[in-house]
Amino acid sequence: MRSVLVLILMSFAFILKAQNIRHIETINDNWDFYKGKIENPFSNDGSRSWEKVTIPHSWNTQDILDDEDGYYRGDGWYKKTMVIPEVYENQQVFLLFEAANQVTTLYVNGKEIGENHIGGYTTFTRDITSAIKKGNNEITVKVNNAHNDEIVPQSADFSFFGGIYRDIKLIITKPIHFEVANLGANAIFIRTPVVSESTVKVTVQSKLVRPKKGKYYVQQTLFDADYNIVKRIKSKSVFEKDDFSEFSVENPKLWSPENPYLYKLVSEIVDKKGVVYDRLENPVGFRWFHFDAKKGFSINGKSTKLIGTNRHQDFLGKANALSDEIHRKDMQLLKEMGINFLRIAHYPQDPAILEMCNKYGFITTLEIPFVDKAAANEAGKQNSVNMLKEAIRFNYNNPAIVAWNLGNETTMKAPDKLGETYTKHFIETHKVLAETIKAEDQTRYSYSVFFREPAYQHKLGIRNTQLVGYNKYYAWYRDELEDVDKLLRDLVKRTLALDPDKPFILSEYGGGADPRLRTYNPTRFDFSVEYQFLLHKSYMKAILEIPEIVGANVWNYADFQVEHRKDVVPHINNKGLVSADRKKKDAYYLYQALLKKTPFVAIASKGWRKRAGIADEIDGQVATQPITVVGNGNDVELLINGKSLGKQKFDFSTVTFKVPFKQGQNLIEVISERNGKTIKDFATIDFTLQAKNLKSKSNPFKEIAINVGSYCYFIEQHNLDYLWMPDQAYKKGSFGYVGGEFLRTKTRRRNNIGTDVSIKGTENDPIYQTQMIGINQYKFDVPKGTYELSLSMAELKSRGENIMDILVNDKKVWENLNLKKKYGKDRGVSKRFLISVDDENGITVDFKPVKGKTRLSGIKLRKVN
Ligand code: GCB
Ligand code: CA
Repeated sequence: MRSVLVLILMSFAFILKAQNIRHIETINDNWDFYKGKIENPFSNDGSRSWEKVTIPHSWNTQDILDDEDGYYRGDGWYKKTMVIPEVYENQQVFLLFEAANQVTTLYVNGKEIGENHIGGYTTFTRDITSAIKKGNNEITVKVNNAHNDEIVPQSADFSFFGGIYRDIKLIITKPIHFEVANLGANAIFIRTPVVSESTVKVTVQSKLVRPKKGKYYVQQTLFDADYNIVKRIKSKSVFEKDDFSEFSVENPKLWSPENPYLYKLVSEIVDKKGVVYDRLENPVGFRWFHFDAKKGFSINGKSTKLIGTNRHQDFLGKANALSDEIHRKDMQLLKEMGINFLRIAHYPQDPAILEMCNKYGFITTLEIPFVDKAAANEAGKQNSVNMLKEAIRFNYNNPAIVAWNLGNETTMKAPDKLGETYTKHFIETHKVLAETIKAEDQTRYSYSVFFREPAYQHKLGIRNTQLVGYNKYYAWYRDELEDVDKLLRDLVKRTLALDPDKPFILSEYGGGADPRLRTYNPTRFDFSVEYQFLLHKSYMKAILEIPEIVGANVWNYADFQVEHRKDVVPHINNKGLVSADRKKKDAYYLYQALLKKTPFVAIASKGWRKRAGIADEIDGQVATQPITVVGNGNDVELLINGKSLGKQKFDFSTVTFKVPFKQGQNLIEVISERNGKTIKDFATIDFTLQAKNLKSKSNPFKEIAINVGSYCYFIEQHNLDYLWMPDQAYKKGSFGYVGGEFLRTKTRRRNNIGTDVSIKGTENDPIYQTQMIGINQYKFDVPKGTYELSLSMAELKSRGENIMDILVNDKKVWENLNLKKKYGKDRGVSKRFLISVDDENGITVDFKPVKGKTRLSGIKLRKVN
């Protein structure tokens, strides 16, 4: 009998202990998913087929990347049968959605729980206690990502992927607990009204759910990073009142980008006997900071130039449904890049991101997706305010955050062109959002970001935040590299003239780069990795030299998916410093060289492994090409295949060597030194040496592919890195075009080579997007033999009818070719011909206009025997 009693008591004690603190678990696995409308979700309609999915999940992973315009925007249904663990009976049960895009309806056992959640990027919780039962429970979630006039974003340069794309969690608390199901899903608000090197005053506001009866206390314990208790205080909780605890810490360790020291605050609800009912943990960082229009940003009294990037939350082929590991890896790559500033754009992101911002010491700004234009109606305004409140409350305790941004380029759609009613709502939205920031959080700055002339926003009265950022694409969409410094200085001047106390932040700048495009003749808007490198070099020079630029963020850390965007890679905005699958581009290494405090050296173009070139001389054995090295040492030595090319000094962290490449594998090594430490980098390059004279005996002709109408090499990543070379005008003994001109897009803003038309039927868009128009001939001075000749063509943005005959060595091979009529416009077409050369005259391909103009996009020649 006694032993039974002991056993019962023991197990009771065990349960009590297990129940003491809140239970949180992810419930990501084993969901059934159906894409489409369901009229009656709870009828047992077996005809519908559900797919098993795991959260994070999006239903737009594929359709944003295909050739068809548009992507699915509608309902998606998730359901799951779940047993709530029995040990938690009589407890409070909640579901927490880190995010679902963008309207979410939750049902438990067929009963709708609360109101729809509006907005695709903020975290929310629902109390499901009254709907659950013993045994199986049916959780059903409807998510809808259709356009909605009342919800921002209304329009943006990113994709509105639908789904439950972040973790979903089950939270179980005792009836007495810190609030869970409130706007912003947060119950603890930590403030540090006084911070100095000698002392910190901390106040903690806690929101409790508790019965009227009973004595409860809120206990706050501050731990240092080594888990030592620094402070513990207890205060009596008053029914229906928030608890305020106050304490101070002497000689605090400060949080800063250099030393992001984090304390931890444990908040507990306890009773008289010390039984713990609920427990929450939050990071704490002690810092004070200040933005000054003239002196810049300072943290803990130390002035600090803010340099960093923006970040979106998607990944190639995964839409926005990323694992926490990818989120954290992104933050790690940014840390290794040397940044101290992050703009979380254009919406709140995964908690994993904020966790790492705190740990890595990134000065962070966070925003809501009020992008391009307003949801210009009463509901739209209210939804935007709620979204901002959720964002601020949920993320309140992240010491990394210094400013809340209410919107991005909200004048993209010019209000004065959208009518009076629109403008009224638009201006009110700006006003009420700025007020919301001030009401919600007096410890941080309010912020907004524009791209139009400062005076334009000024006139509308929407430069009403403490900080204003500018997105500027000088030397990309317009203007040239050499003017970047001047243009930025002028812009800074104009903004400070309007308001001398408003600090200037360059919230976006950048240019596109497709890792498949490489060139030694970079030009604006060619999407080459090399042009992007030069652009960032020019900007960084200017940014570091102009003191009034308080901070700057590269657009963007990574390439991201925009369904409607059509550049060289359709559906991808490739302004990233890493690709959409996180491969580093050259400019990433430039930032490392400029920003890192630890010794660093890198061969900037080491990601370009497959290269080719024309020998320097007739029958020559090498082709000399430039190699740029970046580093933070004084100088660097470069070796090619074991042979030193000597040392050169860095200038603005970059230096270029002229490197002779031979046929086959080449090893480049670079050796530098900083602070007495030797650092090295290497690259292996697979080089195809083309003879200068195609009839060379020592290096006989085998094969060549030419990206006609372009200065760029093109690497076909989907075809084992098959390499296309840049075009050239015909040179005797070699190859090239005769007649014609490069296709150019001539608009007011652009005069760039090629077009941005998305090409059907191929992944090699850049080959087809660049072409020679009005070409007369293409010539190869090759020896006798049998050859395979391949022509690639597409008719793009052409006027009228274009018909041509194509002849090879005077023989008609393609007669009356009307590309548009035969294949349709914007379609890539390529055809191979077998030809034999029986004399010393090589190959001449003639393009003869029958009507309109001739054209050619790419040409390949291979010697069969
Ligand atoms: C901007 C926008 C951003 C775009 C970017 C671009 O100014 O804020 O959303 O993606 O320009 O690449 O054009
Ligand atoms: Ca081309």
